[in-house]
Amino acid sequence: MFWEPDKETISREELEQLQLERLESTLNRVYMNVPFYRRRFDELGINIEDMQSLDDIRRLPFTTKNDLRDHYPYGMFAVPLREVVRIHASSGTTGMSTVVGYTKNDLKTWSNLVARVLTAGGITKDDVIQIAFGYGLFTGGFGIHYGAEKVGASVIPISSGNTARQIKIMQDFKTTALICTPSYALMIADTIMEMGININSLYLKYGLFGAEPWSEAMRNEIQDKLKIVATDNYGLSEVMGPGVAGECLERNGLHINEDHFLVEVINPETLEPVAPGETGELVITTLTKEAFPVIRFRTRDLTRLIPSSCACGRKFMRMNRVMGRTDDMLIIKGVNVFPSQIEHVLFEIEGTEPHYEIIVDRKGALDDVTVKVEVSESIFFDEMKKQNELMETIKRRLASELGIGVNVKLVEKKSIERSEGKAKRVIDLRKI
Ligand code: DLL
Repeated sequence: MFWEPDKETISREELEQLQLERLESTLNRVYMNVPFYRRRFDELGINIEDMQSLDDIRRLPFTTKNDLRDHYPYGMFAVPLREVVRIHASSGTTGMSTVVGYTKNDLKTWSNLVARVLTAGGITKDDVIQIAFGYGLFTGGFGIHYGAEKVGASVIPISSGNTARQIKIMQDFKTTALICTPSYALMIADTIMEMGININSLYLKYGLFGAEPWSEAMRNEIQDKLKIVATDNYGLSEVMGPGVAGECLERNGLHINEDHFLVEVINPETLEPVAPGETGELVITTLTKEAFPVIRFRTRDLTRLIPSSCACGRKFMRMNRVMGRTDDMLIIKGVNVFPSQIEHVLFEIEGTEPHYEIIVDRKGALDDVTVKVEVSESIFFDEMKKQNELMETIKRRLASELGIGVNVKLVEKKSIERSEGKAKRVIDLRKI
């Protein structure tokens, strides 16, 4: 099922022509209306009239989160506030938040792109969708909401939190699709089990999850527990919110809405493009945004492009699931480690629960890492010998996956805080 079949199956040649035209008009827009970009382009002697091909984009400077923060709140807007009809902001966990705006047209585009992602994930007008993303400055709730209404589904704007109520609504309103973060989906699934509700008595068919990294093992766990088909979708507020990319039912990479976003993958150190299909940092240029266009925005998200074609028939390039952010990467004894790699190992070991926390501390000059993992009740109260065996197994598997040794601590079920939004997996004591 496609939302816009003609657009989603456009040929590469036509797409590139469209991207180039849209890039030119975006560059004109930012040059005319955003002093930051005009100054930058002038300093570098860039004449935007000279853009002959999509590759010429490499001559343009990158835009970083810091550039956006420096222009808090409205300095990067390309239209007067009078034309802005919606304002959102990123959570700003790592400093000042970034404020983003949308014109009426931007909202139309946004809901349309979210409708594509939802349709690719199996949603139709016959679905009853429970949106358990936070509604507010976060783009998740409202972003998905208008796309779901556009598809014509019945939308339950429940927002996140109050898990027992989520489940009651799910039962009473006959919810067929759940939309939230993967960690919240897992918490809902566990609560359903604890309440003794038979999952087959629910009506759930699909789950569309995003806004944080999750592993294939976690997908399997959620699919099994909720008896649904779960797809991954990606976006970020600086670029739009949800709707940038989403998986189809093949569940093998996320189709990027390339007619609206031009993507590059770069080596975050050299800033040069990586070889096709290699992992690097995703860089995005918006092609149609009016209020808040971004040029070569460094997302900090690590992924790789999948150049082969997809069985679903969509022609848009896929990206692999985002493995993590460059700023979440831990460097342990000189080795780069992502929380998602640790998650992958933990999910595969019998006796562990899918809840974990990674605590990073510094001992002398070295980073010291402890993985806290919940274990099932029977093991926790079991004899020491069994506990030790499990701990050794986890240590061994982590060492072989990561290439370095970490400490492991088994903790009782439910002792790690649950998340109703984006899970916080890493506790960094080094900064305190
Ligand atoms: O999380 C937008 C969103 C809402 C996407 C709902 C999907 C669904 P921000 O709060 O600005 O926006 O956070 C963006 O979250 O740069 C990634 O690091 C991470 N992220 C988002 N989606 C995924 C995903 C929204 N599917 C930041 N997999 C991004 C991994 C993701 N990480």
